[in-house]
Amino acid sequence: MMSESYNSIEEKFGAKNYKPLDVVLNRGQGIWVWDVDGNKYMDCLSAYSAVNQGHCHPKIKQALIEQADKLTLTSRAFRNDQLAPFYKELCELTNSHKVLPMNSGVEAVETAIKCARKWGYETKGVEHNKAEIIVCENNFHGRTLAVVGFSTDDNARNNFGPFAPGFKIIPFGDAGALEEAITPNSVAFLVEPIQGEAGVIIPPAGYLKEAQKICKKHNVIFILDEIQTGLGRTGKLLAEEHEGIVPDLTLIGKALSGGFYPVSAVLSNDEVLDVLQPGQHGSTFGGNPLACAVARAALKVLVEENMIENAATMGDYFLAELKKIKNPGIKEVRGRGLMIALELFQGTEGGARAICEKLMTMGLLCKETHTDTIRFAPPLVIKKEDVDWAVERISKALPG
Ligand code: IF1
Repeated sequence: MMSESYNSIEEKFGAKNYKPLDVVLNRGQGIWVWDVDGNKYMDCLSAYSAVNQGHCHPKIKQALIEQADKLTLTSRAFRNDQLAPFYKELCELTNSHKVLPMNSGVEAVETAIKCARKWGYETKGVEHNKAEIIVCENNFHGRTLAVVGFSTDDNARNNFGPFAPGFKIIPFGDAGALEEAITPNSVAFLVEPIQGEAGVIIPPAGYLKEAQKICKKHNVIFILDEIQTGLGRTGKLLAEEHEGIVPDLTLIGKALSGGFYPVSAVLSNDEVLDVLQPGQHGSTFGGNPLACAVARAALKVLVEENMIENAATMGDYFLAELKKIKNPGIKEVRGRGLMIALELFQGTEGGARAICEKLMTMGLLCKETHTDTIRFAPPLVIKKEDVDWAVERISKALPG
């Protein structure tokens, strides 16, 4: 079947909650993907950083196959032999005390919100049902009702109410605003180290460190959403390492499975996760043996194959090469590691979407965010010659 037939079937039978580029993929390897017509593309989105390890990594695939042959799901009513080593390896790698495994990223966010509130009532002594969680403007933490309820993106939020109360929104990157927003009812501050959907917005240096200090001072839990920035994307295992901070809760997902399977986790110090008692939180699939086996392999290859270091060096190189492009349409190029954005001046011919469409015809897949920003986030296994190949196309795809 040719790609057009897939498009029309999707349009006819599928919900219209996405507007994908019209490319129908059926194969992937490393940084490359192929469509049903046999065309080859460089993937500069990596499924929003879920395939940091590259498409169909052979060692993760092997772990999936071997585990699928043995045992896939037990539920948490019983123990399974993959959960304990997954906990131990993840805690050792991230210097965490405890882990709570879930599936999608937003489930990790919801888990953190539940823990923070419960901690607020039981440990901090906040009056019943008065807990407040502080979040930032232009945040993206997922799609559940609680989470879209504190989004500031009209498109993500409008007409899905009524929403859960208890969230307070402050500007991103402004530590003073955080301190001002804190009241005796504040239980947590939830923030992305770099805002992804907002357009790869990097806060001022020292912001996260200052935010953590303020949280400590006022006995507020600091929750870092590293679902997109974590697991090597920014050139460190976790983006928090750039500022040498240790949040109370760190949320990871996406690349925790290398793209094979939805796996997410809340990483915690002892105090906060310990508020949960049996029956108070869970998930049928969370912590299942298949997920744990896949995640163990995904973490192992990330470290053993030096993908994190490669993200740092290739990220610096990619950014430097993009900065060399002389084009009057470019407002700014920014990024950290392989989380990179190119922002156009408003009104640049067709905007970011048109450039993504043009790049697709040139064999490079990427995705716009809002109207003027294109992000580049290839798998962390990208090599120098691949970056050169991409930059050559990007410079040609820009208007003028
Ligand atoms: C979609 C964006 C990226 C996330 C952070 C939690 C989640 C995400 C920081 C939820 C998810 C995704 C979801 C995806 C698009 C995508 C995205 F453009 F919307 F913002 F990556 F940039 N925290 N981000 O980035 O994780 O529940 O989806 O596993 O289509 O909604 P999830």
